[in-house]
Amino acid sequence: MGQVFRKLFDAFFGNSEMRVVMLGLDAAGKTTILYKLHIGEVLSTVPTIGFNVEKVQYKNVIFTVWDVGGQEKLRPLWRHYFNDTNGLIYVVDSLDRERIGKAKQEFQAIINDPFMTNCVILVFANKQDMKGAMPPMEVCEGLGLYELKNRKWHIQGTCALKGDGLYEGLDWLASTLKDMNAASTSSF
Ligand SMILES: Nc1nc2c(ncn2[C@@H]2O[C@H](COP(=O)(O)OP(=O)(O)O)[C@@H](O)[C@H]2O)c(=O)[nH]1
Ligand SMILES: [Mg+2]
Repeated sequence: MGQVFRKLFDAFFGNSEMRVVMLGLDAAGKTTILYKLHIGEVLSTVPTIGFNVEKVQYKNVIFTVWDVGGQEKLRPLWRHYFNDTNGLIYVVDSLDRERIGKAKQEFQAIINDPFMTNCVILVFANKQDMKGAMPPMEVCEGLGLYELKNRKWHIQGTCALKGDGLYEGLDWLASTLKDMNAASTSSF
């Protein structure tokens, strides 16, 4: 699995620095995904700002990961990591129908942050291996993705435990970022 991702990253992300944040409610599967990628050592820190941040860097691509859905007063502090973010990966536990409203609320707060208006959005509808999981289309509706205007987004069903769907999702993210990068540099 790790080999595949490294090839993908080498081919698509190129040399310019890319910042990706991976967010979602607790237990959505973010940490599992981070380890499944096998792209480097996951560094975990609890900064004084009050939430646990995991970080992994593969060459020029930096992933930072944390749980959302805690205290609203922490939200302004997310900005510290939003600055210069190119891509958002939002992970949803597709089995957790009870908290899909909460997942939506946090998702909308993130993407409407002024620092995040230009970022590309990849949603992982995770735990598709579980019986009774919401299919990606239902997660899509649950988050209000269809109502988004002028945003590049993509939803992918995944099973983080097995790694299913992760490659496809990141493939979309990388090629979309590459196109955007090419478009912005060609205008100079
Ligand atoms: N069945 C199933 N369980 C998963 C999947 N992804 C994660 N989990 C489990 O869900 C729990 C929470 O995962 P974790 O990665 O810690 O979530 P985080 O809080 O978002 O970092 C763990 O017990 C994982 O093993 C998945 O795709 N399918
Ligand atoms: Mg975690």
